Amino acid sequence: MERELDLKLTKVVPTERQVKIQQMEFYGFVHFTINTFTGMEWGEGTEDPKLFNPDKLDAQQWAEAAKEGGMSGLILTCKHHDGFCLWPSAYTKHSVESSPYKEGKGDVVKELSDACRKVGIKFGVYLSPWDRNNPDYGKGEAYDDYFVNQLTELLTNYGELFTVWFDGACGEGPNGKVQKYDWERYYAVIRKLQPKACISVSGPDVRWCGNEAGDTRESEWSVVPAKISETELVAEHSQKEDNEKFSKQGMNEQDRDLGSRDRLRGVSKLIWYPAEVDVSIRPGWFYHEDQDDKVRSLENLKDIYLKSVGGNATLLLNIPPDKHGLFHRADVERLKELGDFIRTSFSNNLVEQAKLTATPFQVGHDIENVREDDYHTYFRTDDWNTQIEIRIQWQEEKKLEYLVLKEMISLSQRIEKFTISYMKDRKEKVVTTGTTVGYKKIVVLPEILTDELIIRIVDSRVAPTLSFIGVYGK
Ligand code: FUL
Repeated sequence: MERELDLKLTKVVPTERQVKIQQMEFYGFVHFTINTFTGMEWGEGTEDPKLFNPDKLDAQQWAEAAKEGGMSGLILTCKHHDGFCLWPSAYTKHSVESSPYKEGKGDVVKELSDACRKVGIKFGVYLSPWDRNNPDYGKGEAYDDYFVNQLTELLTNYGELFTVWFDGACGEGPNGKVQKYDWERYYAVIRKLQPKACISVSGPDVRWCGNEAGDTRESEWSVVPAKISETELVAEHSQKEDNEKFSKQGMNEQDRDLGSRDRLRGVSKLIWYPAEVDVSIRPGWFYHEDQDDKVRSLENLKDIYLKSVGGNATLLLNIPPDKHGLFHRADVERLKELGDFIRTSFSNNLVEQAKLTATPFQVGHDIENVREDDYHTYFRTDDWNTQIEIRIQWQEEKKLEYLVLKEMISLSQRIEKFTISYMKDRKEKVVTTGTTVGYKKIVVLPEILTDELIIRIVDSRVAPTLSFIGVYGK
């Protein structure tokens, strides 16, 4: 019985675009619109476009700060719920074209997409389905036409996109306008015009982690019930009114387990649907001057990074430009600190000088294959050999800080449980036990001094795989 379940679960694997976005690991959100100038989080859609007037907008500064922070891409709110467009859309006047910014000749989407390409990071777009400005919102097909026209502009005029991010939020309430979005039509346009781009959140490729507070799961699975991707369900969990409380709310307890064997037993339709943790560096998604002293601490961001990127999820961190159109100094500094932390923590891979042994292993897939961080070669055991012991030995003692494990996710997500221990004075000492690995697991090692680290995989679906092991320290 259990074998049948395992075989079924391991048949679920990622698409190429899903692997690509998981490999991006950490990227940024840029929330910017008229709200930046009105102090709102959710604009009403009736704001005068003349209010949009950044006097020093420098998309290059955003892209450089993101890169310094260790980010691999940026997603811009091209249109938030208030309907104001950061590009001169041919389908509405509620855009930069009617603003004093560059005397109506500006195009923030172009500026940021160009800047991202220049600094060598990827670019993605956020286009809010909920639109409080467009008169056709709530009128069915007429709004779908408008939305598809806008999507088409974004998908054709700004180069390659890594994702199109559809928010599930809607604040219309029970007596508000009801727009039944034609998702299949939207998705088809994206697949046609940008086949490599993911469709995130209200879409099939990337799963919203379910909160905006930076809360993560202890066991994050990428194989989950297909039902979770239904847009109605995403909307149900999303923000419904503009209040700050939502951003502090952690995960729903019943959502903690989305993919254990117990959770998936009996579920007929399963999908690969990797998690993304979206969180703002400040309390608001948009810039508010009175939050300049509320930028998240480095300790907090490190913790979120280690638990998201190091917990089989991607991290989407929002940095909101201020009224000048610049990232605030405080945010830039914090980002740089985070980038420095990532660069220094994961630069010295001690596995390079270590002797590796593992039992058992499958012929052709021995443990030497985990030295290279790629998916060309990998370690695995024969089917149903689900317990393995990996020993990493050095000639002299090392001070160990982080262990990185990565599964060969093109063969699905398999590891259910592992333990980490080390040798000290000829005795074995347990450091920790863990559950899922998936795309990447970062285990924080409490600066142990040892010449031997032992990884035991004690439970796996069918047979465990590992594409990479890294041990970082001095
Ligand atoms: C939410 C929106 O309502 C917020 O304003 C923000 O855009 C966030 C990323 O998604 O649901």
